[in-house]
Amino acid sequence: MEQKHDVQQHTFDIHRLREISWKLSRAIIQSTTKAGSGHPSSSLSAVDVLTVLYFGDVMRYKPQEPHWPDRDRFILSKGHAAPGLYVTLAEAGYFDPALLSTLRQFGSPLEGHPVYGRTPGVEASTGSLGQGLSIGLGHALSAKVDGRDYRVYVMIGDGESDQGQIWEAAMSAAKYRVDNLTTILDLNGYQQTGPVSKVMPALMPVVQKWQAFGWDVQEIDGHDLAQIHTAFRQAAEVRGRPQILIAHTDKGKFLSPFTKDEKVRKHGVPLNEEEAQTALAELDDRYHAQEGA
Ligand SMILES: Cc1ncc(C[n+]2csc(CCOP(=O)(O)OP(=O)(O)O)c2C)c(N)n1
Ligand SMILES: [Mg+2]
Repeated sequence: MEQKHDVQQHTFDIHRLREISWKLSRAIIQSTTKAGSGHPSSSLSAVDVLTVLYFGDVMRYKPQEPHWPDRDRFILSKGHAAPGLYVTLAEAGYFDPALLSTLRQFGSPLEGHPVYGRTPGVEASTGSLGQGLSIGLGHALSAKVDGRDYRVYVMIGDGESDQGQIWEAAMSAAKYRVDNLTTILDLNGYQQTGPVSKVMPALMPVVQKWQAFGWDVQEIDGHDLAQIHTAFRQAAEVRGRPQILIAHTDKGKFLSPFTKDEKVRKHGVPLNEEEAQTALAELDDRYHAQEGA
């Protein structure tokens, strides 16, 4: 028998989104510090895009029915940002937020990298970089074959873009004119072993590269909630071409423990207790200043 659950309804409310982003950013720091491992900075660079996707009237989903066939799909191809995905899914209602404190513990459904079938709302097992865009393309093509109107969103990293499979998927998506696929490139300028400009300088010019691959390209500030929202809206209007949002972000969301000098050393390193307190206080101050409270 068909289950009846409501589609998640969100209107675009900038104050609510700021509050959610603040809450999710806090939870990323808290859960990784508690776990003593994980990738807080990679999660923080993604958190504002995730906030708008799930709570800004962009994605259509039913948390009570994670396999609803008409749901929009989100695939976190840069799977090491799993803490960012988990805090988002918990806030969306896929599972109890109390689980966040079990991140990376033996037996917890919240593993270091997302595992399909293990955590409600996770659409693909990722973490081996480079694969998520191909998986997303498969979903997008399935929608066409099945005559369904769902959209597919995939987030990739700039370091992840070293992987050849990203560009195979890019070519194929353009070939098949897959217009229900929107990719977000989290362009934070850093990867595991150094700045992207040193490790793989040929990623630039990245806008022209994706244009040359036949994609609709928008360049945005990946921490500006209103801009992210407008960009997703525009992407959904594009016909006959996949779309990519090149999102300029900061790996660590401008929090002082993730200074430029620390960006590489702190890849995949949680904040210690003291640093976490500093980061949380900064997030609180920033939120209250923004909202004039
Ligand atoms: C195939 C593969 N190679 C190497 C790694 C190890 N690794 C994990 S994160 C990472 C850097 C990714 O950088 P980026 O995509 O820029 O993500 P960011 O952390 O900056 O968001 C690397 C190389 C991996 N997970 N998979
Ligand atoms: Mg990066």
